[in-house]
Amino acid sequence: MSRKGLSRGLSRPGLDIMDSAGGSMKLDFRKGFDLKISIKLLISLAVLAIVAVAVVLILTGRSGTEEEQGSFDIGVFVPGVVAGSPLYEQLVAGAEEVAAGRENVTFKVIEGGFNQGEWEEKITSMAATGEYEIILSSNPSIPFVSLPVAESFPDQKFLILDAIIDNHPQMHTVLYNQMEQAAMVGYLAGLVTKSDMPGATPELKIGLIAGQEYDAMLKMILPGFERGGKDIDPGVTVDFRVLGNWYDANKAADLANSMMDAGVDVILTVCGGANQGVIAAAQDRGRYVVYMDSAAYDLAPGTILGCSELRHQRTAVETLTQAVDGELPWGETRIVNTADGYVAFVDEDPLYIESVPQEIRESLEVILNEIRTGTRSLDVPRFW
Ligand code: RBF
Repeated sequence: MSRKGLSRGLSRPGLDIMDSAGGSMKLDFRKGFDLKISIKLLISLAVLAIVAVAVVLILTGRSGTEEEQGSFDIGVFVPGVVAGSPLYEQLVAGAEEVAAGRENVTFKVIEGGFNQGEWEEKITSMAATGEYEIILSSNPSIPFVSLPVAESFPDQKFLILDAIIDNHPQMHTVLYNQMEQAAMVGYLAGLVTKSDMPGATPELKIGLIAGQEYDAMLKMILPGFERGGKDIDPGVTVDFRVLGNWYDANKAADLANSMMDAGVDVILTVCGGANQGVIAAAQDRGRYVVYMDSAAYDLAPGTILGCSELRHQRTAVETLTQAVDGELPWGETRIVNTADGYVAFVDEDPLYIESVPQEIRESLEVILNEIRTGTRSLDVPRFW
């Protein structure tokens, strides 16, 4: 109705019209108008109310799953396979522990396999789902493999342990002092190779078998192991061999045998699933193994003499918890060590006490205490 009509209707509301029988009837405009207005108003209000309720429901429904309840989904990318690699086993256990303790946290493990050329694509697929608040992974190559993925997916966050990269706003990395970790078993290897233990050869040769060559191996693990051996006796030498993969136990056994033929009596094995080949070869010949990453004495009692572990599960739990709580500083990196409690020589295990003569344990204890209190300095060199 026009304004004119409206004002007219105000002075004399209603209009006489003819009905179909020729009679006249009066239509009260104002009543009709009022009725229409109130129906319209009611309908509008009802629609508004429905829309408002729907909006509230959608919003609370969403924040219920994403923010208030804080649904937090962790994608664990394992660069290799979990079984047989102590750090990956601990990584997954860490994610599991956090998810078990928090109703809103889920985790999914994706094994990247041994073809390293496929890792970037697999991490890209994970980021592309948009499903994960963070991608959790572990090994020194992963920050660099993830760089192009981070660029393509600027909202994706990466928590990478056993790794280091400078100030990337989407990443948080934690590196272990593996100079200390490797030195602790290096000191033991030095003491054993000098000893008259039944498996010790006259040569002062110790050995290290690595899955592959990488910076952390060449700048921390090998130098740390060597430092330990040479601190015991400068005549100690390290026979360093590279397997070329993280799974071939037969080839690892061949390498170990070749080293033992050359007089090596203690071998540090760092080759993931292939470690078992080294352990079996040493066991066959009554020689010795020292081990990193987890306490594995029970794999071969009497053969595995010492283990220096990384508290990788603890690191995973702590950093994941911070991430879930929104308190993990992105763009930061941390180096943790023995004094901090993240690297440890496992000397309380009864199998260590049984396998290693008291004299050697006592000599080692003195050195371990210096490392534990930070008085023997084995600093991480800058290699990244
Ligand atoms: N360690 C393992 O135990 N299993 C593996 O499959 C494995 N893959 C690795 C792949 C790359 C590219 C790099 C750089 C390291 C890998 N490591 C692996 C070694 C691991 O990060 C760590 O250095 C050692 O476990 C010693 O702490």
